[in-house]
Amino acid sequence: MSPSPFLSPDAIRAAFSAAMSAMYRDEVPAYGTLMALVADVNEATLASQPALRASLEATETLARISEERHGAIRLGTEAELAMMRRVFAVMGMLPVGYYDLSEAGVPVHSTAFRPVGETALNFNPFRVFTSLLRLDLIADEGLRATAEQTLARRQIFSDAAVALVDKAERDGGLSQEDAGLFVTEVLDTFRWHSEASVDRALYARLHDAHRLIADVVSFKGPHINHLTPRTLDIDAVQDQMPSRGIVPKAVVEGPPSRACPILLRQTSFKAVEERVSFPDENGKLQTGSHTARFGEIEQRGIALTPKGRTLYDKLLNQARAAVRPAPDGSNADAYRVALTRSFAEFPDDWNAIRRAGLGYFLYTVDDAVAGARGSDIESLIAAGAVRFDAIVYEDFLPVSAAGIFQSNLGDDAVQEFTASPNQRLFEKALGAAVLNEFEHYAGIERASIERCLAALKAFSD
Ligand code: OOG
Ligand code: NI
Repeated sequence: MSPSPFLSPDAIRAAFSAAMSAMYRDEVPAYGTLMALVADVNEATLASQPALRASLEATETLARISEERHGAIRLGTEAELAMMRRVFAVMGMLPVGYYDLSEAGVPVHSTAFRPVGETALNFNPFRVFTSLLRLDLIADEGLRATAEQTLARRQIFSDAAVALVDKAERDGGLSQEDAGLFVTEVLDTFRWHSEASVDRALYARLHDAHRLIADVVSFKGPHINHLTPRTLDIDAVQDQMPSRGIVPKAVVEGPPSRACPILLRQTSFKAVEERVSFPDENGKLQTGSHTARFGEIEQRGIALTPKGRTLYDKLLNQARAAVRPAPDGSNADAYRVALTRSFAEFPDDWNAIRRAGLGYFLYTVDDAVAGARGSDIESLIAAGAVRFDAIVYEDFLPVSAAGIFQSNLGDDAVQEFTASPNQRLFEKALGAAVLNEFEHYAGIERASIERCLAALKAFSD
């Protein structure tokens, strides 16, 4: 077989993620500071935990530990979302999950474009949480029409980017040279524009309707609004942010610190206020500001089953009902205590989590044990012939962790929107169905059990 003339989608994604990181560090200097802090904390954590270092060395590339895991954008129109799906497909990123953020008082619904499959995730896990603005949730009809017209006028993809996507779809990939051009052209879509595309009065009206509406409608493109490296010790980074001159949000979102990490813990520094110029009717520029962009960190644990997720949601709500974290951090310690107390009910032992059906696991044959046979996975585990490892959660928790959204929209007015889930409408705009994340993890688990049983049955024949 002759070698493929194309650069792999995984390699294109890795190049894109690296280019985006460099651009964002340049655009938001505080993000560069956060990256440096994350690298220092990760290094210190590895130095003090040799067992962790050894296990990461065996399973991952240590040099890449501190690289970005995700970013987020907000789109304005269905056409933008449909095109974005095609762009991400070139990089091996598929829509996984549906998130109705109106439940958290934010007028968007979303999916995550991400690599699917172990090889792709290991090569480069970069995901983009992608939201589509729900203009139908703007109550003022006049403002809604103006917002629609403003968005209809913008073109967020360059002609060259569109042509390269067409080419990739037609030919089945991009050459090394075309992939380089693709990264450059697509990166432009995510760039910050300090000149707004609306005047100050319209910006103010959009902002009054919801800060996020102003963030999407007022600009020429969907600037990347945060990037998120992985940290090996999220509590340490949270504690050390102030010493580097960056202001962390009040509390770490998600579950408490545990021996067996579950789902996703994340925190961020507060969005920075940036200078923006607004054109007036004579084309003269007026100065103002906009607050939207921040830096985040994440630490991931096991993917939970629907049963585990229900328990997680219950315990989180219970903790928040006991102590509602104040935006100024004044009750952060009390919240931490309430969270830990509430989660005492969630088993903190891998086998207990597994036996209670709370999490997804990958089962593999442990070759060291000879002679075990059978078709019952539990007895094979008991005999030591099959081992199990947690499947890492690769998705998001934006509704439970609405704190990330809220704290970066400003702590003051919490604007409320309520609406029913609208996944079908979202998928119609997207031009594809999203992958259901629970079914996906369940499928990985099921396949791993079948592989074990097939291997051990063959052995006994
Ligand atoms: C996306 C927020 C969701 C996360 O980590 O939960 C997200 C946004 O602010 O646009 O990135
Ligand atoms: Ni995020």
